Amino acid sequence: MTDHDERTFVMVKPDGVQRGLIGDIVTRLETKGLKMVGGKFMRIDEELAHEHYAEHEDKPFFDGLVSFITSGPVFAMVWEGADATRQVRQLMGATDAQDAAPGTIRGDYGNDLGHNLIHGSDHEDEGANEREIALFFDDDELVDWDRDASAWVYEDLADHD
Ligand code: IDP
Ligand code: MG
Repeated sequence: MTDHDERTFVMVKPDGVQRGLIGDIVTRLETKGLKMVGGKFMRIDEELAHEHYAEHEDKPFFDGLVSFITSGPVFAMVWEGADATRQVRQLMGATDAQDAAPGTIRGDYGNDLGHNLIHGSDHEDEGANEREIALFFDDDELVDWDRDASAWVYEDLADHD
């Protein structure tokens, strides 16, 4: 039986919010069959930005990254589904939107390395999804619910023989 309850952290970055792309980005994840279990429209402060991007602290682009991510509101989310972390990364596309394949979120909407619209937990960094979820959400902000469509997304949940 496939595990359908992997959770991952996703965020529409300030450029995506300013460009009115929250809805389109949410739609991409919903139509893939993933299930939203948390969402928060918020402004990231300096301290949270430093924690969230701690792995990039020593990179030359770090200060610019912090100033970008705190420059306007973001839409932070938690999504659930089979292989959710890697599935979201595939939908996002390559980090540099100029290299991201058409059909991906960054490939279709972006044209820049820094302004690349969406963050998703790194599936190659063990536990990054859980760490990032805990950084942005309290347990009681996450909603357990059954998505009826899941039975039509995952064959092993179906009623038919
Ligand atoms: P990811 O968002 O695809 O996981 P990371 O390597 O984790 O990519 O980098 C985090 C974010 O930092 C990227 O999404 C991008 O906005 C920004 N970034 C990464 N590399 C550079 C760079 O070389 N110059 C400027 N910004 C960068
Ligand atoms: Mg990353």
